[in-house]
Amino acid sequence: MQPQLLRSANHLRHRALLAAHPMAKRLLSLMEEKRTNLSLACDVSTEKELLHWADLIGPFICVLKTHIDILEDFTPRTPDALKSLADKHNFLLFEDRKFADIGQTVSLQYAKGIYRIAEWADLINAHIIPGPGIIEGLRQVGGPKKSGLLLLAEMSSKGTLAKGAYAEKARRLGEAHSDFVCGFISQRRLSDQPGMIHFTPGVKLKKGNDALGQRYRTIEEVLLKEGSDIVIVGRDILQAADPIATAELYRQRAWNAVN
Ligand code: S5P
Repeated sequence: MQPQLLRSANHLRHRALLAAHPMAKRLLSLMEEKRTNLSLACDVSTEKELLHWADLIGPFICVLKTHIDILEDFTPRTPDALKSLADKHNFLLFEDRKFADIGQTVSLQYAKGIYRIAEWADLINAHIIPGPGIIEGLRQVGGPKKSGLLLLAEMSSKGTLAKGAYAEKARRLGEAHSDFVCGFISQRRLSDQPGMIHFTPGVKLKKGNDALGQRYRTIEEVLLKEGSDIVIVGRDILQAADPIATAELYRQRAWNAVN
């Protein structure tokens, strides 16, 4: 398959047909329908802010990425409110929990505790450091719900150990578990399987760094040069003078980069 064709709007439709994973099908179809490959990283600490941003930026995104444990006022009703905004604006919920323990423990962390992530998150992610047991543990809980797992293959931060041979291991593990794994968090395209969706964080309109090791590249670098599918953007939208206009600018630039 030619990489450029693989990423055009027609090919999103084609990939949705080819993808075996129901969540990959759903995401590829909604990207094509909404004409967006933008995900918002909504790192805020109150429910009010989270719901405000989900409603405001919802029309421009395919995926809302949460760190639910940052909320200071989480209640069991928070996921219901999030889910109704996801329905209203047609986006998926991705809880960026970065599971990293043995299978038995992650299955409990995913299903239980106060957040009950399995009940509301369409997508979750995990480090591969424990080996394939982590995928099995999460699959026991998320598989029957048709949720999807993204493997962290590469990270955006300076000095990361997740790169090179490690990323290649992640690709192989993901492809070998494609009934539950539907993509990667990576800095570039790793897999040519049509149902494997690549999410890339560390994106800003201008290249740069933050004060704590985050590294930023541009939309075009990530999507065109590196062949990723979705850009994850947080502070560049949340802290913009005009967040709606900035989100629409991101949506347009990211969509036009590959269409
Ligand atoms: O390698 C990574 C993986 C992730 S999921 N680097 C990241 O920055 N992330 C997440 O993306 C991080 O947890 C944060 O929620 C978001 C980036 O936010 P920003 O404000 O730097 O755009």
